[in-house]
Amino acid sequence: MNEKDFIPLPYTKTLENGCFTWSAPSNIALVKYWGKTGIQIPANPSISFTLDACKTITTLAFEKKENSGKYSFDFLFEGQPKESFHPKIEKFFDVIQQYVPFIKNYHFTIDSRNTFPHSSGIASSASGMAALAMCLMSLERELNPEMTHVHFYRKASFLARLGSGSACRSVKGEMVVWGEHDEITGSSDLFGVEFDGEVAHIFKNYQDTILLVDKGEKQVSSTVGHGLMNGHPFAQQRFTQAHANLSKLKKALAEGDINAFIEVVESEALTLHAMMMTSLPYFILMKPNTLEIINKIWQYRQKTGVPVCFTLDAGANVHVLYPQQYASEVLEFIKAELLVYCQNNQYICDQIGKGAENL
Ligand code: 2P0
Repeated sequence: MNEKDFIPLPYTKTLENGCFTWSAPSNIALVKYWGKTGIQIPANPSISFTLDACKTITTLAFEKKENSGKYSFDFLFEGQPKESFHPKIEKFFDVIQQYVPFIKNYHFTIDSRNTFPHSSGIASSASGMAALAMCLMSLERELNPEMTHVHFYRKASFLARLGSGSACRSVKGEMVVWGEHDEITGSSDLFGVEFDGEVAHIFKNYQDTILLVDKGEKQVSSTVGHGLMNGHPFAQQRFTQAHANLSKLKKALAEGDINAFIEVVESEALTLHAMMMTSLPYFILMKPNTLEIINKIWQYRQKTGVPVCFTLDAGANVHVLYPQQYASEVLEFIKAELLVYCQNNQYICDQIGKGAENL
């Protein structure tokens, strides 16, 4: 498939007004997307767990306009107008309008809220862009009702990607691959696909407890972060490594090899941060408490044999990952030994989810 496949045929129906509401979850990458080219084309393939509790809920209300020159919109966050979000949405609409030409005919009111706490250091761009993309696709499906189910979700992921790369992994499926990879059938740089490899029982309902170490503003925006990989001395090796790690992970998931899983996941997290530490300009996004938590997890795993591991996003928060069957003891460990390293002892209990939902 290429970009042109997402330009719609002339619309067969019209719609004056209405509204759609979708929720879309956040996701946590196991093999990380870090570096991009062109228009949101990933430099390497990535794979993520879709989350369940951490999500954005967006209502898109629309009203047909008399003069259909350019789209227009109001944006509300938790019911209140939020001007500071306008540039990001305007940029998104500008990029996607060739694929959703109907948008110029409408005035939109976008009302969005997150289930996770405000400025928790959890990126809302993935869930936010995915939820908005779902709403836009619901409207397009009304205008072209013959659209297939497959195309609906694929194009939603394609649009979400144009808003924020990782958002394309927040549309559908418990594990999602984005970016071409030899061993993942149907994988694409243009949209996320549900991971269809074998997944052993131990990886079902996997738990993710997010420890909020630092809830401040992101030190490095994703645009700047991805840009650090341009001309990075280790970029090519990193991109090659991501392909190899996805192969290793696929095998570990199929075989239920949790030690191999842990090795790939923790190595990916540290490599992501190593890339930031070795770029110009350089950044350290972990905090002292991030390292304290990592060391405690390693000690606990060694002492008890409980297969708990960590991953990181581009920030100081720690995602603690573990199989559901160990949930009670790991939570006890987290409460007893890790919460002291969190801001105001804050954490979020999450687990694997299925993707966006029409509400
Ligand atoms: C990921 N991250 O795979 C990686 C790992 C953060 C660390 O994707 O510029 O917000 O909107 O495409 O998706 C964060 O970057 O970047 C990210 P844009 P995005 O989840």
